[in-house]
Amino acid sequence: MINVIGMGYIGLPTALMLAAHGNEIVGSDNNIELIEKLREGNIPFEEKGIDELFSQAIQNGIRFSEEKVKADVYIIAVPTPYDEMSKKVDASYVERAVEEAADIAPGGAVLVIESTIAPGTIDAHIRQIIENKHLISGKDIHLVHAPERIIPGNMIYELRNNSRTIGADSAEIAGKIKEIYSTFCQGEITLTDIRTAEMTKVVENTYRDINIAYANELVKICRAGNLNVYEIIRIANKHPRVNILSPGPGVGGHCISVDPWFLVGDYPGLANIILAARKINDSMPEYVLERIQEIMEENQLRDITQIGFYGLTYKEDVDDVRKSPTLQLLECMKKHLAFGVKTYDPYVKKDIVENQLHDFDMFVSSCKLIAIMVAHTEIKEKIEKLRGKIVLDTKNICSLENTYKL
Ligand code: SAJ
Repeated sequence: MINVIGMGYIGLPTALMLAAHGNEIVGSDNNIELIEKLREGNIPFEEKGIDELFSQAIQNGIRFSEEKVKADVYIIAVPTPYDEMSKKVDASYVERAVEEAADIAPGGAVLVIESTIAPGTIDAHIRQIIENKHLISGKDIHLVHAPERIIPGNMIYELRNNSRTIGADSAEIAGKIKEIYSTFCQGEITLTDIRTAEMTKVVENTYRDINIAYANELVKICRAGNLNVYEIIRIANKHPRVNILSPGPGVGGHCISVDPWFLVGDYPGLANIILAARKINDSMPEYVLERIQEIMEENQLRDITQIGFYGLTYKEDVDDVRKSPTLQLLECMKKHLAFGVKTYDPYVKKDIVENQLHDFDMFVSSCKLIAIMVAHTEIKEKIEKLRGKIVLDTKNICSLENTYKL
């Protein structure tokens, strides 16, 4: 029996996938409302293919519980919130989950931590929790780090097909956990030690952050040099060993904009490119604002209420708004006492900011200048409706007249 703890973006699809492939699963979460919803068959977020997977898991007997249950294996996928000021991750949810699981786990149980943690967390904090309970880590309780790699928007496919890493104290335990993940994961599963697995995860996300920062820095350089950055990237990418990513209004989400800070925090003075990349990506929402100001001046537009931001989520075709560039930009406007801009996002049904419209046509008709912040499929399909507007296209998807680029 496997108890998956945390029914969020990672824990729920993982639990469903495991159940759909014949594992006996209980999905637990402290949030009773969420558990009730799951029991009623309501999935809390949108994700391609999740409905079918949910039905299969239910057929195979997955259960949901607000309590953790006695199990041979626990998979912990709870949030690791991040403090904007200290740039440190709060591992307290992981620590609590470990503590509670250790209290009920039978001897020899395995605790698999999937949540992203700062490298070194398991040795520095988690083992102590086990030992404080007079349990021996590696005998009474085995610790494993198996970080996830799935990308929101394509999670189900990636759960099945991505390769993954399992870090454990012994080959035996690593092999045991590999067997479980192999029930659904068709990618290569690499076994290693815990510290290497922790570091690898953070290194992967940092790599992407640095590469996005390069594209964003090129935007600024090309603008200063009056060059077309998109054309330059397109041509450069024809080189067999060059793959420049896409510039954009910033880097959001809970992973790529967070994990590099662990390295900056732990290795100050050494993590130089990493810190520079973070700063470049964090500067992009403000850069978008500067572009808007220039465009307003050029078009003698003064009424801020005629400006609209399309897209509130952190990227296309997901409903997740965590650290979204648009929200960062709106925060920045607030600081300058600039209120009244309009926003719209087809995936964000609740009001999360002021002047958020919920009808695409109404949004478009009430704005003179529209900044495309997220390349949702919707806007790509309806791009013609922006004809006649002034557009700031931060995602390079619009070729209408009066379109400005980053
Ligand atoms: N972005 C760009 N330009 C690009 C690519 C992305 O500006 O060329 C922006 C996006 O718009 C978004 C942000 O970067 O704001 C991050 O988006 P993403 O799609 O690159 O990544 P996430 O945060 O959704 O998921 C990442 C993935 N990590 C890597 O690709 C290395 C995923 O595999 C991880 O599982 C996930 O982080 C995680 O949970 O760690």
